[in-house]
Amino acid sequence: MSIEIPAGLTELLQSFTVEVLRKQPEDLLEFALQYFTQLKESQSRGATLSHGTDLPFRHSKGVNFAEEPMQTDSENGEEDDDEEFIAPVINRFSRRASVCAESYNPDEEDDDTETRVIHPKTDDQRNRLQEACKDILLFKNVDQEQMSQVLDAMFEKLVKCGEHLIDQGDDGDNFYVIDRGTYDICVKSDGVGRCVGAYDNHGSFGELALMYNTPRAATIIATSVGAIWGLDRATFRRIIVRNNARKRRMYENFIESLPFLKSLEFSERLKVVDVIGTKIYGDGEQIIAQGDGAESFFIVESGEVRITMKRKQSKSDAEVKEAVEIARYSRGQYFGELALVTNKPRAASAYAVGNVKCLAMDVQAFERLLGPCMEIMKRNIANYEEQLVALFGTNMDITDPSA
Ligand code: 1OR
Ligand code: 1OR
Repeated sequence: MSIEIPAGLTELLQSFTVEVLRKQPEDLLEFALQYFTQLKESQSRGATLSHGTDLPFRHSKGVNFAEEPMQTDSENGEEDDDEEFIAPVINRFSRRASVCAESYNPDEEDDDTETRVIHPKTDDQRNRLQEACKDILLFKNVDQEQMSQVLDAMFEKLVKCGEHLIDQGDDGDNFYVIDRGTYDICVKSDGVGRCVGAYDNHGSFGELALMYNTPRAATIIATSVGAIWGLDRATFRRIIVRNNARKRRMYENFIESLPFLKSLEFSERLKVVDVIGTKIYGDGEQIIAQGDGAESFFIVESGEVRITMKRKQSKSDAEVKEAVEIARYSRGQYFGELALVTNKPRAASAYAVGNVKCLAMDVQAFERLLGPCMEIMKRNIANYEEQLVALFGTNMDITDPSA
């Protein structure tokens, strides 16, 4: 006999579980009561996203897997009396991303159309552009000659506060890399718009419509003055999309073999390959620093990664913290998920042991693509809690780096 799981049950419980992990409430039942009451109320209040007008939703200060906090986050001092909380209506755990799984074959594209685009730049512009692009994961596997073509083709665009840089549903013209400024990511689904994340002075957006020939999957709105670097569609497809085809050939089997991604469909695993970038570290190099803000998720491709955590040695010795090795990871294992799931600072540090190659994914791609893998990751997070008690003898908050 098979029992049918009602649509939405898994997502609802996952969202609730993440909120519990984030907030660590003392009275679980009371918390559940408040959470679901407020969720229900907020859903009935859901507002509609309108292009070019004032946004009816709350601007989030970061992105996380959890639904927006049901109470204002007083521990971070983030209360904002003017902003009404609207509970999420978009299901961020949905198996389907808003982009369809349209296949693409860049090799079929017409090679004769390879006209090189060059936007002349001042030294200052070139330096700023190089700085902005140095951590862009989509550029990581591009060779030097092609990267210099990309840099030549990029153009600067100054941005006004409130400007829509991309509107959901439009055709894709450019890919953008952020030079400076803050930007909200807004997604409309079933007529209801929500702010689902934000960029803070770095990162990139606008790759999906160009990679998969789909309409824009989100609206991007500047929340400050700023500047971005654009890369035209033709150059993006000629260099980045073609490079992605090579990346798929390189990483398809590896990604296929990872147990924690097994909940993803084949096409979704390919999309993971499309957005990852290879990062290389020398012996002893720091990959993650405990207490830092989190931007990426990592999978070890080769070498070994050491995870260490600093804890107070004793209550009377509050200032002295000792770094203790708590884990080691090798090929096929992942780390750096905890801060992305809990939306808190990094709980531990990570260092390369010998030469290390990692595949990195940015927080937006992590949220967009890895929802279906959350069950497995959350089970591991629960294990961290157990290990924490075993190692330090007390149930401390693993996400509090000052503990
Ligand atoms: P694009 O060309 O579709 C909008 O234009 C861009 O917003 C998109 O490329 C991405 O670069 C960026 N879902 C879809 N697009 C997103 C998302 C996103 N985040 C950033 N973009 N999600 C938010 C994850 C924090 C999933 C929402 C359900
Ligand atoms: P992050 O984003 O917080 C540090 O950045 C990463 O170290 C973290 O995600 C995990 O991926 C990884 N407690 C917390 N984080 C851990 C732990 C851990 N182990 C690995 N990480 N514990 C050790 C369990 C064996 C419990 C604390 C003793």
